Amino acid sequence: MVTLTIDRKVIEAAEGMTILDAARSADIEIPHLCYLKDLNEIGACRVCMVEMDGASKLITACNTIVQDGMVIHTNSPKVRETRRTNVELILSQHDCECAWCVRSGNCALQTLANDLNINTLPYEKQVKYSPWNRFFPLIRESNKCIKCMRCIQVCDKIQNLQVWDVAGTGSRTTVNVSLNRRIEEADCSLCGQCITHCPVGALHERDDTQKVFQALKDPDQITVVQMAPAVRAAWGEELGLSRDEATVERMAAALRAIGFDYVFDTDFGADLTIMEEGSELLERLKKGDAKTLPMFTSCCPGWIRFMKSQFPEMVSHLSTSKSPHQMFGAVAKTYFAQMLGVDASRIFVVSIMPCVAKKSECDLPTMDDVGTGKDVNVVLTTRELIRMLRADHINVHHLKDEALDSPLGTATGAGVIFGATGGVMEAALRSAHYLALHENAPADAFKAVRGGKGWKESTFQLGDTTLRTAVVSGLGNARKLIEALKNQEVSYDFIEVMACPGGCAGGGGQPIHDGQELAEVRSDTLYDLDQHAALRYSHENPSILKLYEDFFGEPLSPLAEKLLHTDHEA
Ligand code: HC0
Ligand code: SF4
Repeated sequence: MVTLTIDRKVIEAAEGMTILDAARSADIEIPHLCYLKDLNEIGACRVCMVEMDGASKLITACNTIVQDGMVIHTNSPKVRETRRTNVELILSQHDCECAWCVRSGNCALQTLANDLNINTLPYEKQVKYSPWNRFFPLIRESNKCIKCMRCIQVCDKIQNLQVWDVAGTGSRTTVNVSLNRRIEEADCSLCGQCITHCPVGALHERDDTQKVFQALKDPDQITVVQMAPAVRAAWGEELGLSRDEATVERMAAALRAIGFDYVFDTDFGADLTIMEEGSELLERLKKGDAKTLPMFTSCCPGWIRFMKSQFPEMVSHLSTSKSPHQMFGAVAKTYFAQMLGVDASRIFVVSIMPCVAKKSECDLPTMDDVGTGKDVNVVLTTRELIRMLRADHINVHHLKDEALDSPLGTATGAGVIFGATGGVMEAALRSAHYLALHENAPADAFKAVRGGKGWKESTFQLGDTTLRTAVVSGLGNARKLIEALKNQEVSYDFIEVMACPGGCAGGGGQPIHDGQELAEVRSDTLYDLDQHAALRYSHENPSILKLYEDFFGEPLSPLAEKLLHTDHEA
């Protein structure tokens, strides 16, 4: 331990700690902007400057290690003046158009400028605009970038994709797509992690809310909305609802208040995915073809984009099962349209997802198996849902819980846990056990696959078959796993990959809490819902059983292959 003084407080701090963390441990908050623990500790913004007795110049608190006897002042006149100047200089390169910025009210720079009581700028504005494809699902506003480098770091260190880099020199230094590429050429997975790690509004998803408002007012359209597993664990965060208040049933009431005709659940699609993917796994294991084993899950479009661009030779290992929300779209426009007795073209499917990549997934030409143009019409992120609720002035605090619609709103706990890393694997194992042995294992028998560790291995026995599984989240971990597989350092039968650290709970479309990672807390909510669910096995979902009885026949039937599977190489 070392002893130091910060703002006249004597503090004991662990060796190796930064001044910023030591101060925080004593409830002294040092303002900062670019800093992200373990990810971006480069002191680029110079906002966390502090004064140290005996030093000739100010030092950065985020990356200076504590030493015995240090005396630090976090609010001396010199610190205050320098911090203010540094923030003013940052503001002079930022467009400051808060009124129509998606991050207004949730922007670290706006908060800092307000806290420092900055109301005029003594510097000439030097805002740089560069063109961007506004149809791409990920949008960069160069005029808002403050060059904090967080996007570069998260993409390099966590996702290992190097989409972003520093460009230009001197006063023209900026951040842009690396290697002078356009974003469409950069092999971006669209995981959206750069968005959730951006402290300002320089990165955001394409806003598709107007397309949905348009459909809602069209009397010829029957609007069907589905919500992803992980959305239910996060939608209340920006609306002032506690975790207990932000129920899925209250979200159903909110979606009806917006005007949707039918409120359904992607968890239904997740249960359906398990039936198809579990059956597919058993078939592949029976065949034992090295071209398709180990089998990788295919529900995360960020991961699919990564696999296609980084390891195209491995694409045959992906499960052909579509992601749950795309299965849902195809079922809504066939089975459900038939139930209503309407033409598929009248069904408008909206998916509320914690995900940016799903905006591109629903646009793939292969995701039009019903022939209406798109099986899922629009994907909105959790953040866009919140924007729609705000635009309609819906006070969610006054809403009462409402049941979801039937039959595509009926789901099991196995479907709910899809939203956490390891959840798809656990749900699949619950049903693979039943499909292989015609009896259930206890629902928690496979919980060893849970947990936020980036790469987790487990082995299970399904009768005579030993199943070696791995679960990874974060694309850097996925790359390491594939390289280890290729070098024959590891060997598995079934692998779940989610692009976002912690899975969809930590998805790139979720509400943003600057500097905080909430994937684990949200996952706990999902596991809790599963624990208390009346049904916990996908193969026991009565609506899924009826769907097979009345429509598909059985998993992997020709109709199921047509509507529920895809060719990733097409
Ligand atoms: Fe996910 Fe999904 S669990 S990818 O993470 O499989 O987005 O939540 O909706 O489709 O169900 C995201 C979350 C989903 C899908 C499901 C899967
Ligand atoms: Fe989207 Fe989930 Fe994949 Fe992230 S982990 S890219 S949120 S599907």
